[in-house]
Amino acid sequence: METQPVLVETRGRVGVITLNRPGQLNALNDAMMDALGDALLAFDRDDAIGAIVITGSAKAFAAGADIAAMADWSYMDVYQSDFITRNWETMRRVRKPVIAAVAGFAMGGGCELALACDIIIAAESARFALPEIKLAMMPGAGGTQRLPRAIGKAKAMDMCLSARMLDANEADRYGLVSRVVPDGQLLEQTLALAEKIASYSLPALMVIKESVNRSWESSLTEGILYERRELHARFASEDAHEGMKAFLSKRPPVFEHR
Ligand code: CO8
Repeated sequence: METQPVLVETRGRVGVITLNRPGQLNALNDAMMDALGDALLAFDRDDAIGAIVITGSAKAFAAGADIAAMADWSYMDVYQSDFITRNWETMRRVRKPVIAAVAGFAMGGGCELALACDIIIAAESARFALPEIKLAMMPGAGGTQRLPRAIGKAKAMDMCLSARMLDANEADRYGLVSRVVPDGQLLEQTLALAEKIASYSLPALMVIKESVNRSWESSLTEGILYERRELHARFASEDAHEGMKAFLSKRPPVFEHR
């Protein structure tokens, strides 16, 4: 029987996607990226889901793009198939919060996949690197763009040019990850976070995600203007009125995700 490249399950309002090529340390090939994209879009469309978790195994979140698949490709192969853009960029279409739960290796494309998520939670075993230079390749799934935005140019250059690997605590200090948790508690703690996030008003979560992402892509003036317009639009939200009234009535809010 053929193994599924990703496993999909639902935990309450959280969609969980597990990368599943253990024999290849979850090396990311087209079948896996297609399946990941399909799973992400299905959860994004599902009204019962408020947040999404992507995880791997205890040994590897993902050890990079699949080197065996890429080794014989020509320029025309990757240009015509629109390699990376065709399926990796699906991540950018997801409007709900996506959390990467990383244990073990997050290398090359695996590190880039984590960087494309909204929050990264690292187990103590997590290791982050962009080692493409060792192959005379380069980070090509957003790594040269997202890493410097996440940790600054000096440290990003160091990682990209020397293949330096960060452990979980370094990644935490540099701002690459938002929290480090003990090995063995990664999924439990990530799910607790995801469930908490998913309990909030979904449209509010989506506009906050969109607004924070804007800060990466615009000037401060444009970003503030965008944020202000989104804030004004919050007053059209039933949940926002419910949230404020519930606070004033000293009762828990009941969000209808509208
Ligand atoms: N691709 C294909 N197979 C892989 C990959 C990979 N990236 N990583 C590991 N594997 C396979 C190994 O070949 C091995 O298979 P087999 O058992 O059949 O020999 C199996 O997984 C287990 O790996 P190891 O025996 O090497 O396990 P170790 O614990 O000794 O080492 C490492 C773990 C350090 C993670 C090591 O496997 C390694 O260095 N892997 C490659 C890491 C790497 O270079 N990643 C970057 C890949 S290139 C990339 O991601 C970007 C390309 C250009 C841009 C495109 C955007 C994605």
